[in-house]
Amino acid sequence: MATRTRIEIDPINPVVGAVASGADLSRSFDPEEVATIRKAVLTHGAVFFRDQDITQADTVAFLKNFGELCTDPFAKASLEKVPDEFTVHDMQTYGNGQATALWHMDSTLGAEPAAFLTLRALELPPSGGSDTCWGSMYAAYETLSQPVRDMIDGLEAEHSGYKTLPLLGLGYGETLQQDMRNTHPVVRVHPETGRKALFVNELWTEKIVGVSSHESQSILDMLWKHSQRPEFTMRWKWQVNDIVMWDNMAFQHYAVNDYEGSRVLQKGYVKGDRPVGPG
Ligand SMILES: O=C(O)CCC(=O)C(=O)O
Ligand SMILES: [Fe+2]
Repeated sequence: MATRTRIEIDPINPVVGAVASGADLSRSFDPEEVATIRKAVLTHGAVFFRDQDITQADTVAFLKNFGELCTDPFAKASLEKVPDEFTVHDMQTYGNGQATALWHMDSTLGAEPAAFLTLRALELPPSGGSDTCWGSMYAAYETLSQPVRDMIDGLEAEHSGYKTLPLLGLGYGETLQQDMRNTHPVVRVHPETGRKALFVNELWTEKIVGVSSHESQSILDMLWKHSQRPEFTMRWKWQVNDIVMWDNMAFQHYAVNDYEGSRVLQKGYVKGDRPVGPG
């Protein structure tokens, strides 16, 4: 019997990112391999696999190892069972540049934002550039002072598409699957690791609940500025057929909008839970 190559995980820096080698995403994984990948994603936040010349169906099968599939809440997909072509779909990214060049977690305007996401590079721009960055919201939370952590542990924030959907060229009413204004804890207790992560982002978070608009904006500006420090982040230079899987519950990302021309990424989604705070 042929022995399989062991999956090796090499961290990119101490708080975010790892490169996985020895994994071929076109074949099925045994439970031990799935556990290795899941643990790596939970630990390092974003795990990159190179040279994955795979089909959309391969990505769908890979994602199903990690949970039920879903799609973006503002995609024109059915609220019922989401077909595979919506859950893993090709995405021209050039037109999204204004929205995704802000640090964010995906779909936090929804009640149950995606738990895990994948992106695979299908086509990269001839101009070069177009890197994507990831940042640890565990590291961001854990480096705040104790008095600030104590204050934000009890806060909630409203997330909506009011500023984002226009940046994506989408109207509010016609594209959303359901009413998309949701309140989430400012600090999320990760459902699997139990660690606390900062859970506000510059793309979707509208305001802190129960404080004045001036206080809300000041608190959010402070948290965003802090969470975006380079020490909590990494930057990935794409090659065609790189695929990343990341933990959207405790890591944010940012698409560097420095390119021109066509760039196509294939995106996939694993459904998440309703975020829970420390209280
Ligand atoms: O274009 C990228 O690199 C990432 C885009 C993004 O943020 C997203 O699709 O959610
Ligand atoms: Fe995103």
